[in-house]
Amino acid sequence: MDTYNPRNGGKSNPGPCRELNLDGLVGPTHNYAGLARGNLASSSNANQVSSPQEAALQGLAKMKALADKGLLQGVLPPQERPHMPTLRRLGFTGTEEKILARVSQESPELLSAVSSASSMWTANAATVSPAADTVDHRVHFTPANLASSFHRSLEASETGRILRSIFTDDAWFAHHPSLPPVSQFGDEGAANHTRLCPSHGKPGVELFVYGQMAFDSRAAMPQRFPARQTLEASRAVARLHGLKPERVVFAQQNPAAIDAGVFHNDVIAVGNENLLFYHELAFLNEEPLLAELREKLGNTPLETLRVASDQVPLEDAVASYLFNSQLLSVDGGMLLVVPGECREVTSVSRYLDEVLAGDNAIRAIETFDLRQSMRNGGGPACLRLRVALDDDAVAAMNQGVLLTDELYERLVAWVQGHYREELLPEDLADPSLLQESRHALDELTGILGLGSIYDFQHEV
Ligand code: SUG
Repeated sequence: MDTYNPRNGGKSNPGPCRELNLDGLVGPTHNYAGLARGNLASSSNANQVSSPQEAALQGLAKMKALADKGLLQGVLPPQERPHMPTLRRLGFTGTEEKILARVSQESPELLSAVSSASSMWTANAATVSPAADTVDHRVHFTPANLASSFHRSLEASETGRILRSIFTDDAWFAHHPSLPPVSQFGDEGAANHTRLCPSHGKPGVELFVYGQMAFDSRAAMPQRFPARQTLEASRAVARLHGLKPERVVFAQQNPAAIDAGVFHNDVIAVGNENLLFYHELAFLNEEPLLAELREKLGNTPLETLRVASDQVPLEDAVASYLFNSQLLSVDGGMLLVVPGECREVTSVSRYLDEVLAGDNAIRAIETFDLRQSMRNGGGPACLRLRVALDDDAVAAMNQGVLLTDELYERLVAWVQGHYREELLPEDLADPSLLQESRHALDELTGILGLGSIYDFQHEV
């Protein structure tokens, strides 16, 4: 069923379409707290000294380099941390100084959770379905509830607010509330969602990858680490977005991969247009999955770049984040954006050289230093949310978040002016960190033209 589409005078054929990558700007409280079970980097770097300033500048350098290649690049602002409304909701009262002192004494874990800058990993911000796939020809957004961990679950409502402040026009954009925040509907957003299509503006097949079936206890489950995404959540998002069942595929992640540290599917697979780049241990039932994708893609031939364990062992894939790369359409082919760690792991570096020499769509590989984020398990693909938009939809969105040379310069100066060069776990209790962060974020909403999106901006 096609519904009337106001943006096109009723026509369902959108104009030329591009992919916008919205990267999360790293927040001023970026720290290593070991909060994410099943994420090996987060556990092994717990309590190390972090550099919020370096982290934010590394992220901005990646954004700038991709924008310089003519790619459409945007910025998502960090969230307000430490999140004082959550502490008050949990029974802490009195002045902010008093609350910070008490929580740091009674529960440093709670303080690090409400201080995490984890909203930088915008691949977990939401699931996005472009207009070409949806029944009403609008772009649909569902913020992820991130129900599997407390620190990340705090992101959902503000993420929804931020996305609405950027994609405001409801003739073009549809926003859904996040799913009920319980484990049965655990939803981690685009990190478990891949779109395969002939080109970004054409209807595609949306692949939802889940770690467990919440309502079927017979299904295979990881033994060591939690499966964060459920089939029930993926199905709900597909329904909300008005996707056609004949263009949707649900596939289970290999539990052995989750147990090896693959806490999101984007740590072991990435797709772009008609190419799926993945490790042989990524999916539980690889052959039936490929057959279903091929069938549902119809005339569009699925290209696969399958990496075997004897080329790159699973541990090397996890340690290097080879598959957490961005696979981007550029003139004449695709660009693979990988973290620097990929050149430090022998099997992976060798494999990348083979890719470049081989017969496939990847024409270039670019390496970025994202070490600050990588130490918490966030590579290039974690840091960005993909939104395929036609030119008119780009014009309809808030332009202030689109990266230009001028915005880049302003953001670099803003980071240098407000962010600390070093942060230790005990610094999270420092009331001046709270004030510095608020000051920075208040200025940022002005720079990005977003209005008052933060709770503290509404306090009197
Ligand atoms: O949810 N790390 C994040 C990393 C998210 C990466 N995203 C994707 N793969 N798309 C997580 O595990 C660590 C925070 C800490 O330990 O301080 C953290 O939340």
